Amino acid sequence: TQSLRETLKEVIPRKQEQLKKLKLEHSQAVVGEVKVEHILGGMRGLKAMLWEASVLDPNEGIRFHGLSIPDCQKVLPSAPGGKEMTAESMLWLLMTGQVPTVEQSRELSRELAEKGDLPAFVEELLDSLPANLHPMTQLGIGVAALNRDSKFQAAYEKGMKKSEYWTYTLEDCIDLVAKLPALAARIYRNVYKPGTDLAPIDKNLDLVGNYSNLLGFGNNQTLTEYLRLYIALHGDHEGGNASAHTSHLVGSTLSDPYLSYSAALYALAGPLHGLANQEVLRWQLAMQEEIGTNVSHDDIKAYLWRTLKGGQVVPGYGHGVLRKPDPRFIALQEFCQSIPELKQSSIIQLVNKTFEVAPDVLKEHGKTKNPYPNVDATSGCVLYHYGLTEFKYYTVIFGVSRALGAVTQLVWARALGLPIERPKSYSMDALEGLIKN
Ligand code: AMX
Repeated sequence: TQSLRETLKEVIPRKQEQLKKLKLEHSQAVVGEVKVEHILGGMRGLKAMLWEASVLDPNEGIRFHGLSIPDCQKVLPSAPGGKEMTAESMLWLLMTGQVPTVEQSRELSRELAEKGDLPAFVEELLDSLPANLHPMTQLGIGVAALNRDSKFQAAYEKGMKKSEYWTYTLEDCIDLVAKLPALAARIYRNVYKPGTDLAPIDKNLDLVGNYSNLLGFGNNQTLTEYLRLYIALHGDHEGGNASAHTSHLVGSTLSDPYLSYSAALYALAGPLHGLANQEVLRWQLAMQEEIGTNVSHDDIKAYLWRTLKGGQVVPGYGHGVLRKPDPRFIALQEFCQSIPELKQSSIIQLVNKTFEVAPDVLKEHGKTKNPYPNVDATSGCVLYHYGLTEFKYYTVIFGVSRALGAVTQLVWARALGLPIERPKSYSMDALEGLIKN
């Protein structure tokens, strides 16, 4: 059976050829135009990046190498005894464009488990951080510190060939993904369960199985399966979103994967991006407290209007690209509906009811281009239901997941020899000058 490295060695030359051909034959082809609205509007919709693993359609949602979320749920291998796709199956698909066999996916699980322990100095560093430092800040610190052992950086210092960049990048990326559960779980333990023991990494478990175990939820199979689905689904969302783009930008300077992904985590930590899942739960719980559990659609409508009239955004709704309900939201909702206990949960019912009302309210409000829920509208509620109630921690789970797509592109960017990013900027005066001419 072919390993991930062997598969990539086969796939990469084909992609390198494709890039060569694109450059040679189509360098001057026009695929869009740059308007002032792009420059003033956060570059929304501007076609300006190469990103191999996934493409986001405004109506259909994300496709990973052409596979939709339901496709992935059908074909990607699950963990022993489970049904949901594993993080390593998704990582394999993102990296290679191929669906791994069960054996390939299990082998990758084993390699990740074998590499999962943290260096002692990183453990000590994390243990020295104050418990009131946001868990996302801690995660970024931990990931950056792992770069002491960067194989890419060490080889770069020795003077490796450009053609070898991707191989060392890949080794760092695998090491990084492998260590994320121990890193993220140690932060959880330090902040919320000080003094308790952390389970050792089980070499026979998949990445998320170990993560769940380390968090202290290993006995809860439903939550573990939910985490598998959640982490696979959040793995990649094409390249322009703030965290993926940050990792790509920093990586383009040949900073190693640890520094690149650490930077990405701080983009994910913003309330308009990854922090939204923490905000959603805070907002839904405040709604529950204010109007009770047995709420009517009219109650929710009034609450939504209070949020909007207070000048706030409705967290979990809207998107920079999507124009329909997020298929990741749908997949997580379907998971909830398939488990009787979750179906009965008051917080999950409230999320559902909000979904029945919010799009019309947001349409009437008339500002957002997308009045539908994104994945964060529901992602925290299952965690909350099963006792993972510390919602400041939720973005960390997103951070464990988003690494899958970010590291994939780092490998591809080095394999394809992509240059340092350096778009052109203008002052308003200079822009006015451009418009006049
Ligand atoms: N509630 C209220 N107003 C909203 C809104 C929402 N959920 N979503 C967008 N708007 C407003 C914007 O603030 C903007 O107002 P302005 O003209 O006064 O500045 C206007 O609608 C137009 O925005 P847009 O083009 O529809 O969205 P965008 O591409 O600028 O921003 C996003 C996208 C996600 C930041 C925005 O929809 C938002 O703030 N949503 C709530 C936060 C959230 O759920 N973030 C998670 C996104 C997914 C993720 O990264 N995890």
